[in-house]
Amino acid sequence: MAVKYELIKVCKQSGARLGRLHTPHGTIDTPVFMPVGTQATVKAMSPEELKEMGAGIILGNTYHLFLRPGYDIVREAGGLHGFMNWDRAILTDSGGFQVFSLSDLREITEEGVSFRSHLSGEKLFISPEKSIEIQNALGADIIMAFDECPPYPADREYVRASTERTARWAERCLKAHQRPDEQALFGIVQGGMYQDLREESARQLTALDFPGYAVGGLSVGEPKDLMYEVLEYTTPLLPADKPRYLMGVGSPDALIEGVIRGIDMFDCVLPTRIARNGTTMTSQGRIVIRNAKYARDFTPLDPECDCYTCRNYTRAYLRHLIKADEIFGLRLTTYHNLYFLLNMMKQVRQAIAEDRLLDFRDAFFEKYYGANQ
Ligand code: PRF
Ligand code: ZN
Repeated sequence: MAVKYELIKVCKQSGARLGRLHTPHGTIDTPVFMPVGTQATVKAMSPEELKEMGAGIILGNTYHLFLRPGYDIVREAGGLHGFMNWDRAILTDSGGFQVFSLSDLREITEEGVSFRSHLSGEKLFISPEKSIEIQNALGADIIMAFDECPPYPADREYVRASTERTARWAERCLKAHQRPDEQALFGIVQGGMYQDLREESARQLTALDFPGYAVGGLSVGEPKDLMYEVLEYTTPLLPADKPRYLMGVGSPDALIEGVIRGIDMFDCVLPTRIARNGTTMTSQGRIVIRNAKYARDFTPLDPECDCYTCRNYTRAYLRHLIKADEIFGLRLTTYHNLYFLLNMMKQVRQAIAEDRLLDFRDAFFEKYYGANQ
């Protein structure tokens, strides 16, 4: 088996899980946040920088790499690892979600999804088999089943039919998978915001015995409390000896609340995306570094952070770089934001080890969100 999850302990205060994920490209302490590298690069960061900040696993996207440069080229380069010179673990998303959020004129049938490339306008088609063929060529340590993520809100009948189809697609993905000894294929539970459909989806997916499970279809515009409620009844339906991945979630509050509800893995473009327009996450909450009040602020971005950016540069300098559209500015804010979330997850793991994750959450939220919580 390509990936093995080792459950180390459960936090007595919160029920959160501390574990290790053993992959062909290293062991990852969980709960973990995975930086997103959509186009075979985590925007603005080199692999050396990602390693230095402690990233052990990053994400790639089937949809983008299928469109450009094409998976034959990535395969010829030695897979994603060789192509991008990253020797730690990689997870690729299946393309299902991205087809729906990015492409034009898509049409979904039992066979798969036809769509027009958002780059060239070319008419393309991805089926469960095609998604797995691409992901086998990309060669990530963890690959994802091809699913449909229903929008929010969506009526029950639509979500029911879509969830059933996602289960049939999951089975086709398993059959199509050519490299199960090198790549772990995770199933994705859907079901929208409907408890019985989530239960049915979890039942269908777990019966197929995937080496790991994702909870998809959340963080799609629903209120946060609703996401927490869905997680609360969904994660207990997943096997305790397999990793659980909450897709597309990356705000500090949702990471911690997700961990408390039994999630082990997360990914999100949030820290890297907001960094590029000058929004940073600090121990005291978000700081919009473009703001005029930082023009003469010669203190570090986050006085409690010991990342490269905070050890060497001031808020005034970062503000200047970002306002002047200098590339170095967004490299510095990106480095800090990723470091901040990776470091927060390290503290979360320490708190689980010491059975005090709820205390950690309360103290963290008080500082980060203050009265806005
Ligand atoms: N499915 C897949 N990728 C995803 C999602 C999903 O439901 C989400 C939902 N937040 C993010 N990325 N395949
Ligand atoms: Zn920093």
